[in-house]
Amino acid sequence: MGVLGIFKKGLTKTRNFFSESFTKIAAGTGHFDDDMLDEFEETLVRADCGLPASSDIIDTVKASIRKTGNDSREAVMDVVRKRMLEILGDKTSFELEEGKLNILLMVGVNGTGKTTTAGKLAARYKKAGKKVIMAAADTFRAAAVEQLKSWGERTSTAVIAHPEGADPAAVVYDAVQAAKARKADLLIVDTAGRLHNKKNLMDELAKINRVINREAPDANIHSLLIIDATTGQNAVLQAQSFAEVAELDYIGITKLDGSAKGGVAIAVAYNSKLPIILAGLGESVEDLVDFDPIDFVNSLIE
Ligand SMILES: Nc1nc2c(ncn2[C@@H]2O[C@H](COP(=O)(O)OP(=O)(O)O)[C@@H](O)[C@H]2O)c(=O)[nH]1
Ligand SMILES: [Mg+2]
Repeated sequence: MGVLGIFKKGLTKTRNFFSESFTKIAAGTGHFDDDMLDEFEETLVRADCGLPASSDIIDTVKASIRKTGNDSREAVMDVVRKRMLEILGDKTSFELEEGKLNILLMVGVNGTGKTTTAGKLAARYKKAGKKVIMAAADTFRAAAVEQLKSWGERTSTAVIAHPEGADPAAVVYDAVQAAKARKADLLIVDTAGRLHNKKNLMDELAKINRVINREAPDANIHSLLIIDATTGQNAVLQAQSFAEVAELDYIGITKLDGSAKGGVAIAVAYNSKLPIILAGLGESVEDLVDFDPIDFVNSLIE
């Protein structure tokens, strides 16, 4: 199965929700009136596209109908598809810079899939022949360190870890030294996501960043916020909160497979203006694909 196939399979629940709802609207006449557009907006909200993005999409449809007089299903769907693509932006990906240490900082609330995505990414870059190291900077729970180590074993990736309760910045310090000594291409830093204590989290991430900037000033450094699609609008709030405590470059959305809330990608892109670069579509190592806005929209609206 190609990437598009995997993507479509992962988004089955969301697509079914969309198409069941969409086909009911304007099915009889093939044209949209104001009531149907309201219903359409409600469907977008129920698929977790968020109220601001959903209103924006429907306002765009209304403006287009006013301008062209075309309220056919086909024309409306076309406008919806185009507006969604504008909201999601161009396809973006995290590219390794050759001959440099690349560092990817995984951030996000506990349980969203940071460690799993770190493991999947390690596998991806190992497969591409890159030297990868992972840092277990979620020292808050012993299980978190063990989980990353187990991904390290599964993907034959070195994991730098300290005992539970250690200073995460000290782990990162050791990991950067190891990455430099071994001339690694990529260092993936797994962090803890205690968002309920914003001050602590901010301090912790700031300290990690200071260590990275001091010890690897020439590195290509990016941060990746992981959000869990099944949490719907909560994911939007998480993105907002993390943007307040850390500089974010990219977003990865996990668990798109298990949820009918795939529309959350639209909501998060609309609110955060950050590019979504990865989609998690399952728990196994191969269940990670690059997020392609065109594939995504085509998977939702057939
Ligand atoms: N179905 C599904 N489960 C996932 C995905 N990504 C992570 N998980 C599961 O979500 C749970 C939490 O993931 P974990 O990586 O430990 O989250 P962390 O606390 O952010 O590090 C684990 O049971 C993972 O197997 C995904 O894309 N799809
Ligand atoms: Mg974790």
